Amino acid sequence: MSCRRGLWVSFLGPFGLEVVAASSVAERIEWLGVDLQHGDIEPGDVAPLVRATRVPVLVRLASHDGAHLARILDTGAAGVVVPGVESADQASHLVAAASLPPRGRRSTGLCRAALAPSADQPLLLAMVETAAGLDAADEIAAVEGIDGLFVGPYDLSLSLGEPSVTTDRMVAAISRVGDAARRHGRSFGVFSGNGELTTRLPDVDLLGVATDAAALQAGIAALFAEAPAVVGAR
Ligand code: 3PY
Ligand code: MG
Repeated sequence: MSCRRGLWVSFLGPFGLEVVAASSVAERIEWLGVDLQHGDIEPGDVAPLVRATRVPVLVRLASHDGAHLARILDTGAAGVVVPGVESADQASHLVAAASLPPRGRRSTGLCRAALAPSADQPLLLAMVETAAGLDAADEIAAVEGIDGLFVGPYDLSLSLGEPSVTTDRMVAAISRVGDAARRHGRSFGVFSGNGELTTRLPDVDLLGVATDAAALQAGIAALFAEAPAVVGAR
């Protein structure tokens, strides 16, 4: 898979996604990461966001709860990104929650995903973002049904006691996760949000380029930096 660039969404609603889709660089945004762990989006907001966009939506869950995971897959999202996975046991529990029998115990029922069934199975991506997760990256990737590893460098840097996401030790740790994913034929993703980190990353399949909040702040900062302080003063 070539690198696909994504926008991390923490507060935009359906109209906000339409505004994004009308931007001059819309074709560069190849997936959306809708964040239920942090930010202002609630589980009930997910289906309207999935409806409002043409690009695949990966939803970052709030927890490992199986019922929460299954409800989000019911929206027809392209996949889920599960925070803080630290062992093969946790990964197996997630696979069971995400898969219909016989592999798992996900139930079927009337839901948006059932109305428009897709040929593609939803993706299950395990986030590696702690020292324990880093040590277990290989065993997590080995679990059948885990489609990829996705690094959260900000939590990982806290867990490793690193002062920033761009230190040599961080780049080495992220590469280690990528190697584990590749060894087991899984996808590899990283949320970056940092230009310097992006240039130092190994090959990734999914790159979280920026958040909606950072994009809004950057846009406002750029536009207001150019605006004259006093307009039309007499
Ligand atoms: C992290 O960097 O910890 C993240 O969860 C990014 O979304
Ligand atoms: Mg995190």
